[in-house]
Amino acid sequence: MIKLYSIPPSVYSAKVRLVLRAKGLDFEDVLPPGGYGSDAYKALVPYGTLPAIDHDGFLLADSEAINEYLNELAPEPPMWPADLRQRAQARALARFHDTRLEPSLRALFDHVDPSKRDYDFVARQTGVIAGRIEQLARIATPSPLMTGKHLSLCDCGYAITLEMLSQLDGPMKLGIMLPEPVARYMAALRADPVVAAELATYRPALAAWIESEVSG
Ligand SMILES: N[C@@H](CCC(=O)N[C@@H](CS)C(=O)NCC(=O)O)C(=O)O
Repeated sequence: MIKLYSIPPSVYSAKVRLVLRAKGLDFEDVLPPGGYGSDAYKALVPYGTLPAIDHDGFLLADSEAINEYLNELAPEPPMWPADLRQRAQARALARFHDTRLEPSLRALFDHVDPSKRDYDFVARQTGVIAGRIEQLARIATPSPLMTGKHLSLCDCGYAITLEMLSQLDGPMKLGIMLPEPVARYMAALRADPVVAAELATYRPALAAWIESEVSG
């Protein structure tokens, strides 16, 4: 049994849960001891970030490292392309999510509560996010998922972050229009059974977090 240290609205925890589900691995979600950001959690997981896993006493942080570990632990179904160069390109797309797209959205989190919102910052940051999405449309060629018909490791972050963007759009009035290829990619992600199963529980958790922020 794998313990997944997570909290319900955590983007990167949902990204890992997609791989746990795709591989059919037994896991349980566990709240960080002492709460999010606590010293007790940092004593256990020095990175202090969510998610982390505890697999029979082996502790590992960072969603991408965890997903690579799970993909090797349970090789079926394979979640990287067999071809060396396609795999390298897929890894680059996974990194674009973690280092470029998701952080541009995360910058809005302190502004979801309207009483704390800096509207000029949100307007500027909306432009940054839209730029990242346009960049994604240029660097990726989903068909219909990033590496073909099957969910791969590099889809997992996008499946969650595009959902986050869609849910923040209403309350924050971002008005970001997805370019057609990215909209088609998002529809293909939502149609994937593993993504659909995760979103069935992740969406309400995200909605509850946004509602708690919006209502102060
Ligand atoms: N690169 C890390 C980022 C994880 C991350 O930022 N997690 C958030 C929760 S979704 C977090 O722990 N934030 C608190 C912090 O960075 O101290 C990963 O992929 O696991």
